[in-house]
Amino acid sequence: MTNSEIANIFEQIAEILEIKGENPFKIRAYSNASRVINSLGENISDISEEKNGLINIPGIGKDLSLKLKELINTGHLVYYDELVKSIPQGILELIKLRGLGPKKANMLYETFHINGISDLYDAILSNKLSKMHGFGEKTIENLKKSIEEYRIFNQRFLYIDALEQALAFVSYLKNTPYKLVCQIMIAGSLRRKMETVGDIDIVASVKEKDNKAFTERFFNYDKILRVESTGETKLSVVLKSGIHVDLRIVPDEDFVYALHHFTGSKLHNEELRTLEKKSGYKINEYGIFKDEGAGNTSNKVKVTNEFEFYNVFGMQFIPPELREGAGEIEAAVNHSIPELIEEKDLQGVFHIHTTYTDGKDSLEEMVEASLKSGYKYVGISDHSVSAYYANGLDRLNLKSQIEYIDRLNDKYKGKIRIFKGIESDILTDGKLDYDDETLSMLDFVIASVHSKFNMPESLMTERIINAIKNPYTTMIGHLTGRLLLERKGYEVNISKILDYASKYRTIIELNANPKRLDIDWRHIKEAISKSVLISINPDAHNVSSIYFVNYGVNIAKKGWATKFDILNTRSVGDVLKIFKDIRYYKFKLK
Ligand code: DGT
Ligand code: CA
Ligand code: CA
Ligand code: ZN
Repeated sequence: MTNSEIANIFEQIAEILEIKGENPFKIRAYSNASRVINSLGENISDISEEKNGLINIPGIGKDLSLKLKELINTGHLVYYDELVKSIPQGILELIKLRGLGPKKANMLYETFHINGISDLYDAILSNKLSKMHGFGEKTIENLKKSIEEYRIFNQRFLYIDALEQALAFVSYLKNTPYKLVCQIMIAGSLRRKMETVGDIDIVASVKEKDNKAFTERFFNYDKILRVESTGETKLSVVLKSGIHVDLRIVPDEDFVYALHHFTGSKLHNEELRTLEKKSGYKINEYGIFKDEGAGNTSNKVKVTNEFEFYNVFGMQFIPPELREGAGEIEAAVNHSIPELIEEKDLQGVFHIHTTYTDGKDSLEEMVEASLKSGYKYVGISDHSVSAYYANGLDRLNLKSQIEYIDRLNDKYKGKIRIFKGIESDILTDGKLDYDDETLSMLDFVIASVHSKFNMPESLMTERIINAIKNPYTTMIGHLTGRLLLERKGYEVNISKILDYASKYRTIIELNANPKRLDIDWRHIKEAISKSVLISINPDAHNVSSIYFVNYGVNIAKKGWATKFDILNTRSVGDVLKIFKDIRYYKFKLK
């Protein structure tokens, strides 16, 4: 177990003890220990191997050190498991809200049967809470805010983090000496490659005789923190990281129907169901049924994969990424879903930082890594002079980088082309960071907002539009500056920006850092419809994050992009021409 997993458990113990109204000293002992463990410099399981190692940690007495040993050695703590069972789940959930302590949570549960955060939210919306003693208007307003914050910041997980955990769990479930599972797949928002996901959904099929053994294997996974629900076909657990996992087990002949159903989205399923009802089909997680014989297996339409599934309705296969109820059903009926971009279509990468500014690897290492990944070109763009926090390049340093790249281009001739660029801050008035003479020495300029995030929408939009109008601006970086689950983007009128990007032929970046994924896929379709070219950029600060572009490809797919909509699927020659044309065209417009 990792330090943070253990700290998490101790923190929860403290919370439960508080709900139960136990001795304050005991409560403090656990929450102190949690904090200490969280900030330990070394791995706590290493410390436990030394003699008296655990007791020597400040704040860890004899009793706690025994509990730590149990956790480290067995991955479980009987004391914790019993405590969790002794308290309603709903209360445990409620106390996660900022501004709602154990006492009030207890009262909400006992007196008003509010069993969890969504109950509370419903009660607030329907004004039930205002009749309660101790809940003034202000308190209720704050609670509503905390729930909304909680939903944004705590309930969801980054795609990259959830995927890693889901893959590990699935491979554990598959990897048995005697093959228990027939088919198993990740479903839900994770399969649809949403930028954040609420939980991990897995669909598996097993033979009836193996059901028990498979269920047992599931519950024996050592990353499980607690079990939420158990059943024959529907199992649900929480992992130590805090993420929920839902598993559906179905007979093998029903796998595809269940996979389709639990892939969702809900909107997609509903639209499909409503449309096909008119043709006499009933669709649910158990099958596709023709005519009135719902549930009657004799009328069940047999399919063995999702291509056949959609084909039953004369529809084109709909890739999971598109199943968001955003026009994909109509398109599939008309067979007009385009061939979406793939990872293999990418020929190069832009937005690469180096040790010239805040990157961790040298320019040549970044070039080498891009070459190794099979790319034909790499666009270097370090930070500009205003980005002092990132050690931005002044004019002279930029010039020396340009000369260095010229030399490297000789060295790498025939292997990979290095484009000279900059990520220039967009100053508050929309100007770029260098004089025109300096900018004209570059192949491309990414213009990004890195300061004054809190400008009103109209001013921020104008600021970015001014940058778009600059003939040297090749593309706009991370359109909203959002950090998923951490920071909302700045207020900006995206439609208007896309109009100007279209008019001034300026490229829009799809920043593929898994914490950004900005431009949002919900706006990509609009960008494409306005003929705005998109560049999938890793915004890499070290060699190992160049592969981030693959997360960008996921998002581009969700935005219905084909390879023709993406700048960096083009050849070196085409890219050079596009860059020159943009500049030429904008000077003409001026
Ligand atoms: P998430 O977990 O919030 O990121 O989003 P999903 O889409 O993974 O949602 P989840 O985990 O609640 O359910 C997985 C899929 O199961 C969902 O996309 C569609 C299906 N599903 C779940 N509940 C319902 C429902 O009440 N009606 C319908 N039609 N489908 C549902
Ligand atoms: Ca889900
Ligand atoms: Ca789920
Ligand atoms: Zn940036």
